[in-house]
Amino acid sequence: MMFLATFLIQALFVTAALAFPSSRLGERMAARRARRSSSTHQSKPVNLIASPDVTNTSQTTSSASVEFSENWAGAILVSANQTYQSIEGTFIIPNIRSLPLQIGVEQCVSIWVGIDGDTCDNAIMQVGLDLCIPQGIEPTSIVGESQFFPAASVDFEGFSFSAGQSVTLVVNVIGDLGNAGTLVIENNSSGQSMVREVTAPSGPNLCQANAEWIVEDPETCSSDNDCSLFPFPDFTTVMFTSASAFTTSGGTSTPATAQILDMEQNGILATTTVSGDTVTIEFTGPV
Ligand SMILES: *[C@@H]1O[C@H](CO)[C@@H](O)[C@H](O)[C@H]1NC(C)=O
Ligand SMILES: *[C@@H]1O[C@H](CO)[C@@H](O)[C@H](O)[C@H]1NC(C)=O
Ligand SMILES: *[C@@H]1O[C@H](CO)[C@@H](O)[C@H](O)[C@H]1NC(C)=O
Ligand SMILES: CC(=O)N[C@H]1CO[C@H](CO)[C@@H](O)[C@@H]1O
Repeated sequence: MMFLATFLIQALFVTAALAFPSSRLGERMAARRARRSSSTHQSKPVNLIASPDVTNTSQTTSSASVEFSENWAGAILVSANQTYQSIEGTFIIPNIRSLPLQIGVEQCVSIWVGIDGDTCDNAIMQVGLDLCIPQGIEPTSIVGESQFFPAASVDFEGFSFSAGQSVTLVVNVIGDLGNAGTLVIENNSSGQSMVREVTAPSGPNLCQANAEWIVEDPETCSSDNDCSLFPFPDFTTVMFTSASAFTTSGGTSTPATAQILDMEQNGILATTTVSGDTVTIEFTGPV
């Protein structure tokens, strides 16, 4: 209901936006490209919250073992070092909406799969999509990106995704040093893949102790390296299907045994449920 109402309000503003002279639209798009090329959409390790500010408990996952984070929601497999070799998952790109309607305020959500960033928080290798509403109203920009934290994230240039499309994400560690990998975004409609080989930035290698399916509130950093989380938008439910992680010893794990993580941030909640090889992450508040 909330979602529909927001959409209707937004539709009015979209109409208004389209009435702007096209040069204004051009300026906005140019500004967005400039911001993106300075790589200011970053994933970072999970930031856990000991005492979440949850007033409506029916909005949270009904599991005693759920953990809360300010920036991640999803499912994380946690094991010893050198356990995970690769991870994959397929999802349908959701719609996002400004919440509340904040014209001129960029809002972003990242959807990705990756290795490390939880119990091993000195490195993360991940691939996924950044969904942003650069001006707080449509158009939404949906861009493929990858990151080997602590290095900056890098966009896949020249591909534009749309809500409703199915994509498959794959992260595969190459070798046994935890310092290289292959990252894939497969367009499930066309069968085409974007593939990127990455190596660790100078700094720690992967531990290969975590494998995760995540919806993240990414961080933006100014040129003087002052960083903060983006305002977080409402999103239609993200469901990772065919979610599997493969171990260095040749085994397969599903999220069924994963640690569940809900996001809590100034009363905004995203909650996670897991069933078999499916991870479902839902925006649950405020309502
Ligand atoms: C608590 O959350 C549930 C699920 O989103 C909702 O149906 C219910 O109305 C909420 N209750 C209050 C008091 O906000
Ligand atoms: C994915 O494939 C569909 C169907 O061929 C195409 O319309 C769409 O533009 C593709 N998306 C990307 C990001 O390449
Ligand atoms: C896992 O690997 C990291 C990085 O190599 C290391 O700092 C950490 O001590 C290891 N943890 C265990 C439990 O061996
Ligand atoms: C055409 C294509 O890429 N299809 C893939 C879509 O996603 C499923 C996983 O759910 C893959 O098994 C298909 O190969």
